[in-house]
Amino acid sequence: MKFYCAPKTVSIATAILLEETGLAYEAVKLDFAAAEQTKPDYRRINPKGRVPTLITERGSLTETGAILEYIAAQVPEMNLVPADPWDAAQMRAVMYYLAATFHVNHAHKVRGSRWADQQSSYQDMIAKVPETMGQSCAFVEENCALSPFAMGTDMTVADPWLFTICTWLDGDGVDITAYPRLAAHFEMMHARPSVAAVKELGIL
Ligand SMILES: N[C@@H](CCC(=O)N[C@@H](CS)C(=O)NCC(=O)O)C(=O)O
Repeated sequence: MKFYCAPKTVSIATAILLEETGLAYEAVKLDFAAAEQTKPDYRRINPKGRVPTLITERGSLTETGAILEYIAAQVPEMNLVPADPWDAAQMRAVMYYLAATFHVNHAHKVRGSRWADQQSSYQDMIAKVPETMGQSCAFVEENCALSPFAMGTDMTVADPWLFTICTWLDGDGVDITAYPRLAAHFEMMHARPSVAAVKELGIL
C-alpha cells in the first residue's frame, strides 16, 4: 500500500498503526511548505487536499478513522476493533470526538482561513486554542478508560489517533501532565516500537 503523509500531522496515527500491524507499505511524504497537498496530481488521489491518504488495491482511501479501520480489517487476529458491537460503538464514539472536536480545536491555530477571513478572527481563534484543547484533554481524561489503552485493557485503533493528537499539545500551550491518566497513555504509547519506527520515518 502507498501511504501519503506529512510531518506533524494526523497521518502519524496511520503510520503508527501500519507499523503495529507489520503490513507492508510505502510512505510518500508531502511537503506542506511547498503546498504539495494542494497540487492537482495529489488532488486526483485525495480531492480534499489533505493527509492521510492510503492507496489500497481497491483504490484511494481518506479519513483517518476509515483508514485505521481498513488497516485493522487486514489483520483481524489483532482485534484492533472490538468484536462486541457496543464496545466497537464506544470506540467509534471516541474516534468521532477525536476527528470532529479534538482535532478541529487544534486546526484553529494554523487553519483559521477555513472559517474566517479577518486577521482579528485568526488571532481570536489562535488565542482560544489552549482553552479548547485543554477542554478536550479533560473530556478524554474523564470519559475514556485509559487503563492503559484508550478503551481499556486492549489496544484499539483509537490509541494511535489519541496519541497523535497529544503530540500537538505542547505546541498548543497545554501541559499534558495536568491530565495524569492521559499523560500516562501518552508515555505508554511513546515507548512502543511502532512510535520509534514512525520517528525514524521522519514524520513525528
Ligand atoms: N478528518 C481528516 C482530517 C485530515 C486533515 O485535516 N489533515 C491535515 C493535517 S493534520 C491536512 O492535511 N491539512 C492540509 C491542509 O489543510 O492544507 C482525517 O482525520 O483524516
